[in-house]
Amino acid sequence: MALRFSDIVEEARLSAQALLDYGDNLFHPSVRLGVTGLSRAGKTVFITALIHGLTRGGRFPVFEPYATGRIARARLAPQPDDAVPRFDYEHHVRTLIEHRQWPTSTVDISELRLVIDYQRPNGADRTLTLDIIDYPGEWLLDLPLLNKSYEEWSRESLALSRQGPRASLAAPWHAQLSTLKPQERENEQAALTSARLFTDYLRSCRDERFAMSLLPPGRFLMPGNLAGSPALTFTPLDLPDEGAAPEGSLWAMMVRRYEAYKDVVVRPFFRDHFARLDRQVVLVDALSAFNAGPEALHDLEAALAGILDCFRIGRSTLLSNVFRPRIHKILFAATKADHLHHSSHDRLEAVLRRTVAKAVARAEYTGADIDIVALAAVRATREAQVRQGREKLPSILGTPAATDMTNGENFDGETEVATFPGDLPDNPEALFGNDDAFRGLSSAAAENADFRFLRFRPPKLESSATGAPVLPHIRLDRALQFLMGDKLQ
Ligand SMILES: Nc1nc2c(ncn2[C@@H]2O[C@H](COP(=O)(O)OP(=O)(O)O)[C@@H](O)[C@H]2O)c(=O)[nH]1
Ligand SMILES: [Mg+2]
Repeated sequence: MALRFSDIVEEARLSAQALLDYGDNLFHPSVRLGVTGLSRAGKTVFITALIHGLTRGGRFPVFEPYATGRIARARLAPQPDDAVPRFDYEHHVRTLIEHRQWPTSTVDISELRLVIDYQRPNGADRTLTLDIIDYPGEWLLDLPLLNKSYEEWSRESLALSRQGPRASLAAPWHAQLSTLKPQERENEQAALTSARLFTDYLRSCRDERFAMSLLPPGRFLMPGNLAGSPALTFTPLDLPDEGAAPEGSLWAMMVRRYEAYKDVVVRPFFRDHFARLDRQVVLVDALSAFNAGPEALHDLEAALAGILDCFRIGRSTLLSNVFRPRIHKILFAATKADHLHHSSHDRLEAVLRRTVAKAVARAEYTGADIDIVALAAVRATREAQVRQGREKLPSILGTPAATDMTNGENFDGETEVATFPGDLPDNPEALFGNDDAFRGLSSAAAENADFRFLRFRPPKLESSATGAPVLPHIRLDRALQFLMGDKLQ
């Protein structure tokens, strides 16, 4: 494929930006850390806990520059990019700590700047600027669209929607789709109805019981400020195998909007934000996927492969002319590990390692360092041994949220309960098996499912050695050490 003029312009723009960033970096060392993950993976909680810990004396024994006292101070600084919303740290902290509620869900990109004063091991004083960028992982799944025509995308999406549990979820949309003739005159009402039904289908795939992950176009579920615009009002059509879209047809209208989506949504995101990151953490809610069953886990595997593909675009591909990622470190983190007894944490890491294995093998040649960790940015539980007959079960204690109803139990949101969530299998393959070895919520009633996760409220605060209140966590310090330890040498 020949380079398009717009790609050449974009290339020039990117180089200019890279040069600016580089010059800046010579005088002020800085890191742009991307925090991504699919919706509900735990991005907001992760960033809030990270900033609270660094600025308010959290306990991070494995984060070397912090544990050895070389970090003198970390403070928030004004948000640097005028066109990006600020990450609403203060609001999220208040929600977590004062109300013991989880932050409300966010659907857009946001950013925050932290300035860290530290001492090098040789004694010299330095300052590191850490820009943290929170963006939906769904947006990364749009990258392959840049290389795909409307017709290709339409055929693939339709084929996918006819497979497995997706087919029944897509039934209402398919019914409307069968009334549409691609060659007929364009029709706004038909397009709107179709887009609504298509989006409903994507949303129900996302539902807790199914927990599907691979659902492009990303903005349909995460529209940010584009909700309702024509660039988001297109859908797949049942197209003939041959031929092109007649002028003025519904088909042509869909092509136009699909291309607009790529131009006004997908390209600018990769150019203005993604291409400028130099470290990346990908948060993964693997527990929700187990909870749903093997279909969801396979779906998650494909979505993570899609996400990792974005990091491995080499110089040789057409896409690398649109953006050239310069990410040196990627951390995959399974979140919410506090739902498991610590004896299962290593198993959770093993499952995540298995889930990203194929993708990692392909990514390795890019030279980026990759690590995998199971963590809880905010630990909502404690551990206990609960006696059941002669057995002692490794259990967890926490305060379930008031709305949660499991097995007909009714929680008041105040009382602590002990639960035995279930052990993760020693061999991660068991979770991926198709032999009914494992039952998730999509195939079994809640009381028969093999795992049971309650939604716990955030914890009461603990106090640090100096008496300051800190948020408990699991392995957040290991994540920090991998992502930033070398930058503070
Ligand atoms: N127990 C526990 N729950 C968490 C943790 N992080 C996230 N969650 C849960 O996951 C939900 C989604 O987290 P959030 O950070 O809003 O996800 P985002 O959509 O990726 O920003 C929260 O409302 C919590 O219920 C954690 O560290 N521990
Ligand atoms: Mg969020």
